[in-house]
Amino acid sequence: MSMMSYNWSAFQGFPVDYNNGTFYKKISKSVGSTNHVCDQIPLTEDELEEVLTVDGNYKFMFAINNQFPAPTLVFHDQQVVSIRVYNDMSNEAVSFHWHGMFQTGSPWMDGVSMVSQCPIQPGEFFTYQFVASPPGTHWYHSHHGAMRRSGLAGAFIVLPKEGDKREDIPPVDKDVVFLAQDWQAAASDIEVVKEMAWLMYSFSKSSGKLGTQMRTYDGSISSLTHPISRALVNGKTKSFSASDTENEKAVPMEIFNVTQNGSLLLRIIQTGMTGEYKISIDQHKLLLVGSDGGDLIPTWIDYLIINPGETYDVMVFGNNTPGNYWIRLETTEVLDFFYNPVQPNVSFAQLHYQEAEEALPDSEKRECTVSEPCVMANCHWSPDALKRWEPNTKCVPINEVKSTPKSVAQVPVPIPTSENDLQEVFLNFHFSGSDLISPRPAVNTIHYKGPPVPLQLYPNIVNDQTVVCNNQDMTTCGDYCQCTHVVKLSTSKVTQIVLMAEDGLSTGTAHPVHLHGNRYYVVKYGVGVINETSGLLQGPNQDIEYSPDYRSAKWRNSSWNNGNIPDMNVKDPPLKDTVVIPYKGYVVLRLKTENPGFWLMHCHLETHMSVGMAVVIQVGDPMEMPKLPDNFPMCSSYPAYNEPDSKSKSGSGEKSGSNHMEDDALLQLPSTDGGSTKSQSVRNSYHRDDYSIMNISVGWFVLMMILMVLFVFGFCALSLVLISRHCTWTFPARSRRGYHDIDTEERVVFSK
Ligand SMILES: [Cu+2]
Repeated sequence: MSMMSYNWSAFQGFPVDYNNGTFYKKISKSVGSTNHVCDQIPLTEDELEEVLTVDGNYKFMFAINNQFPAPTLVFHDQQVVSIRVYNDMSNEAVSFHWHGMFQTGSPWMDGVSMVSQCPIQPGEFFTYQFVASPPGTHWYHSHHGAMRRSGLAGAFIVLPKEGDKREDIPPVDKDVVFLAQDWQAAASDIEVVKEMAWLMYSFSKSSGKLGTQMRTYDGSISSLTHPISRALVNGKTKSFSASDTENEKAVPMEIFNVTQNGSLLLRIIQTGMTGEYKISIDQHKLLLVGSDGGDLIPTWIDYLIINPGETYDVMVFGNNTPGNYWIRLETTEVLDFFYNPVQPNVSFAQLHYQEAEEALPDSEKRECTVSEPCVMANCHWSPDALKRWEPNTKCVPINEVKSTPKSVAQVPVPIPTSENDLQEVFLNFHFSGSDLISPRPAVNTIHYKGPPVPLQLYPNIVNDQTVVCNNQDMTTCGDYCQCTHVVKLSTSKVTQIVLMAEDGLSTGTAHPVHLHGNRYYVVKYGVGVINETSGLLQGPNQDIEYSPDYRSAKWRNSSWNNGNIPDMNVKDPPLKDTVVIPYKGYVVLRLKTENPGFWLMHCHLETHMSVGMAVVIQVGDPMEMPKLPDNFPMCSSYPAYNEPDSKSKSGSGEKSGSNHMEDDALLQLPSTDGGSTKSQSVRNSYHRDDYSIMNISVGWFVLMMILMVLFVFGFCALSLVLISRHCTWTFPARSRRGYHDIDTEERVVFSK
């Protein structure tokens, strides 16, 4: 695979405009020595084929093999996969995660930058090689920075072995990928900045008041500082909003074809950065048959709730009058920040019967009634909250969809045989910080910070308490602890993980949490306490007792210890690798941690994960982990990790110890012998220098402020000149000019 960043300044793309049925490319033309004008030239047929229309707006983005969405990769169960990645971007490093793959025996191929491997730098190759397992609908995406939504994601399908086909579902005529994602005008990293500086970005221009966030059915926040505007299906969208521009109206939407009495398997993958969607097809029920690669007992549903990171397999049947029907992707945003009802945003794709004329649908949703209620799968709200909005819709949480008997027979639900046979951890995915100025995504109050070297390549780094921590030894840093948070689990016990989303605030967000290298059974689901009159959340679920700082938690009723939790489904729960924790609720997971390695567990909202809502699950001792292949690429020529020599950690309680390992990476000598004493002295002197820089006299400070003001004014003036010289950017477009001539076959290798 090769990646190309989309960069107007390098002429690797140009805006496209739609006018009276013709597409024009807009380019800037010099007139004389100083003036530029916008010129419009009709697109050639070749160029038109290359245009990525998306939502009709021009935007910086990334592409894999010049495609968006990225190419679908298809393998068979147990095939050895070899994928050679070439980073052809100009500045960004990258790594690729094969979302849902176990990576048994190859944890260094999991693709998490600085956990399983070093990031692939611009101009570098890296070959991923691993066994495709388990079968099912999976995907792949960048796991470095926040580039996933901007183009670096695609479907990764693992077909079952021959003779291992399912017999409990009707025959599938057509098997298609349905990539659903959000799409905002801003680049993904800008969204992260906005989310973290939410006070600055959540002022409404119209009202002048704080609070542009939206709320979902139970009043919890729907994860962005502004409404989630558009959903793409396979890189296309239609919204029919009254404010649509001509370009937005002209872009094509995705159409899925079905024949009368035929069937479609939709492999729905949520690759978005943030926000969830409620997916439905007018006048058609969906048959839910799988999720995250796990087979489910087929269940008829009307609405599917899908969050970033999740995959669902649903079947659609051509059993209605041949015609055209809307496929709807609705946000679940039903309230504004001040609890006033609002209409959710809807984006559209289309279901087309091949026997019918091609036309825009005029279909309506099926009406949900008392006698024939609609069914909403993966509903993570209290039924009492949902009924205010959808009184005739049944809320089915994920733990109530069931694995097939065959699936449970192949992977039994782990049951501990004694107290000693169970290891239980409580992980709270939340925002910590009492000041609310800047929400700090955390797990058990610890903000994840990547280690200076990849854990999987230098496994002994887990013994270094200047880098790695867990909540047992982070007791002095208040509500701002930052380090490489590692939770160690044994390979020989039954593991029970309790995920929670509680931060002590009156309002917050649900989090979809993904675990790498493993799958788990979702055996219990608990939502927060709902006010019966308003249907809104009023407090945390009472089954769990939190410590005052939300660093730790336990079952309120001690008889629930040792795995004795009432009402768990240990008979046929669903197998998942990504699950939504309801805000102020919890989820109980059961699994056998039998795959030694360092596995990231994180919120799959890029706005949360990329700034700290993550934890590494260390399965087994480094001795139990597979041996790194000889000549495995290490991190370039930066100094390797040295043995620990300090006991301090980063955090507000220990400021003098902050950023030690970053300093090491910059200052340590490449040799690893005798590094201890030397690096200690280098660090100490560095920190002294560090503080001396902060000691600026008032005179210098005033001068610096004046210079800064002059700089800002100068920059604004320059910006105005530049903006006036360029056309309005509209479509994201691709030009063959400027692309390197890369042989795709050479880069995507499918081996047996
Ligand atoms: Cu989150």
